Amino acid sequence: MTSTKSGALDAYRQMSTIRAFEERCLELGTEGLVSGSVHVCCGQEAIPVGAMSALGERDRVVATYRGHGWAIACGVPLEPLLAEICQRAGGINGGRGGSAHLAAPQYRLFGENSIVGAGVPIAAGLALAADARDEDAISLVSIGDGAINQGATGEGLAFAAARNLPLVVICESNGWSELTPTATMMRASITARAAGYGIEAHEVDGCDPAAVEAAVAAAAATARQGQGPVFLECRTVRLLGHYNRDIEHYRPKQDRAFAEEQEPLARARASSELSEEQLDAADAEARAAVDAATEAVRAMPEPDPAEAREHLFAAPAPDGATVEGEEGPGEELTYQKAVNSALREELANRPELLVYGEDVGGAGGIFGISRGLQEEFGAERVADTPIAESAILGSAVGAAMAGMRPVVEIMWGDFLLVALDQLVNQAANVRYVSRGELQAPLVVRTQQGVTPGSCAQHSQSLEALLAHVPGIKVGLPATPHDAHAMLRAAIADPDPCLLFEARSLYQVKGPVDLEAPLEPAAGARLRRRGGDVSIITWGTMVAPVLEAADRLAERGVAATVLDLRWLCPLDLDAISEAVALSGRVLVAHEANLTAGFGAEISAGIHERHFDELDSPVVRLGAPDSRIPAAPALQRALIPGVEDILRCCDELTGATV
Ligand SMILES: Cc1ncc(C[n+]2csc(CCOP(=O)(O)OP(=O)(O)O)c2C)c(N)n1
Ligand SMILES: [Mg+2]
Repeated sequence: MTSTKSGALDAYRQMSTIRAFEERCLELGTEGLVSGSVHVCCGQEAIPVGAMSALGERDRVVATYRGHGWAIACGVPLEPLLAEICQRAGGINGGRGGSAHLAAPQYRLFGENSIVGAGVPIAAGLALAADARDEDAISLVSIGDGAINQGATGEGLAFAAARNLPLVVICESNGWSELTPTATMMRASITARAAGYGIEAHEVDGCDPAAVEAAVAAAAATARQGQGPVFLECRTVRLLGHYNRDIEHYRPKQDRAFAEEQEPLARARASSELSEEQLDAADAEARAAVDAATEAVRAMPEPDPAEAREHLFAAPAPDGATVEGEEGPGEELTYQKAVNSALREELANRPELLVYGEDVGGAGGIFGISRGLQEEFGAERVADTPIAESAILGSAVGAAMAGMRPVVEIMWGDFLLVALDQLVNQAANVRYVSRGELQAPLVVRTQQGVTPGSCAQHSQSLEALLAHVPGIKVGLPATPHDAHAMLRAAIADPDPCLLFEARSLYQVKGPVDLEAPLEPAAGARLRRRGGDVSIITWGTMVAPVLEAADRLAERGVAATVLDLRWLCPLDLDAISEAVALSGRVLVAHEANLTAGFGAEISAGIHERHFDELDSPVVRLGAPDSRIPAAPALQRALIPGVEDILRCCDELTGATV
């Protein structure tokens, strides 16, 4: 307890250690031992020290990017911590995270975040996991005052408030939003804004570790009782610049003077609670510990470049994952029912599975995908959310990191765009930058594509955008059977998976083998073999391609049809086989052509199979246009059977 004398001395010792550590980071930055920027927390030490003395062993922390102090207060040893900041092999994350992405879950630290505000939804997800398992654990997230203006912060608070999650949000209110005074960017007070979510919000003296400890202890108790979240604005000071090379030309002298007076070490010296000797001895002890860590780090090698590609995924894609032939036999189900059935099976078999999204719970989803599931499995496991895509995706990252399997629905693929950060900067990075200390096995289901009358913001085909991002698996089930099998595969996979379903296929029926063995989240389906032309496709274009193949067969032209199913991982063996079968390749997709995934397939074939080609690869996709609502205009843009036939004729030299 920091409120007792021995507690106060211990708190001072920890704060002094953080200060000495931060000053050393700055020196090592000047020396060149740290590459890039470092953001130190000098002046803010009382917040992590006070907060962590109020938390228990099972609680979890997500820190601001200015988070070295949080790592130290969580108990991460100085040597591997400093090594990480110096990007050395012996760093806690092998030099992959560096100063801004420290992660040490064994010490309760579930990562810093250098996207301001992004940690709030993630911490809400950690709290969701704790709540789902009745763990009696809370999660705590620290953000800056500038992060209050971020959408992710608001969405995370709304999400946590809607579910009464055991979350404590700490705002390290140092008055600065990078180089701009925060007060000039806000009209309402920070606590008033937080209180607007209907949650407890308090101002705390953030330069006094005992005050912080008391506030966090009370907040944690509220959160543990299921009355969370609680927001604490810890008023503090930024003693130094925003980052190590900040010359602070914008900062008034009196602001610096105020910070020097208020910072917690100066405050401890100004008070008579601890003697000068005690404080000096604590400072000396702190410096000695930091010196010892520094010597060890200086002797450490840089990470081995041979390991630079490791830890993107849990394991490489398995060999031999290609599936052969059309599906069947099986139960005749619509695509929609097939997804529903996979969710039901997985909810029944995996207690760690959570299904949530907008309208997903009570109403069963706007497309009826989750109908009946809440009745069967309860509102804790099949849940509605606020209309807050960053919170949906970010909480899935947090819940997955804490051992749950979230399957979240983003109602329309186009809505991924308002929350891409949580997929691209967060989910995709978790395993790699932590060097496998953390993982985020979540599944995002969404649907995309054009249907008659669908408007410009509800029609795009976005698979290439996401398949471009290393660290996320991307699949597009084209049939009811694959909608079932690929969803089960994604749920079993240890990495983030994104499934683009197709709204236009939801009512399409087909055989679903409900007893099929679990597949890996990989593997194309070689639907037809034919020696005259090979069509590589996926998603909504599979059906028209098969129809075109039938029409070609009537004319004596034998077509290979390869349905890629997964764009990441890409089934290169299946592509090789498709090329070898005919030497004439068409790649067809609904998305527009420029930088579409067809460009990737075509380039790869030219690079790897140039000698096997009889003619250059042909690509078919929508022209580079926006999507109109009028069906007549849509038909003019979206490729169909006739376009596929025309391309095949071009390739085979046929005249029609
Ligand atoms: C989403 C996002 N926008 C902008 C930035 C650039 N940036 C890095 S730190 C920072 C200031 C954040 O201010 P605050 O949240 O108050 O944290 P502090 O630096 O004061 O600790 C900004 C704008 C970022 N990292 N992320
Ligand atoms: Mg700030």
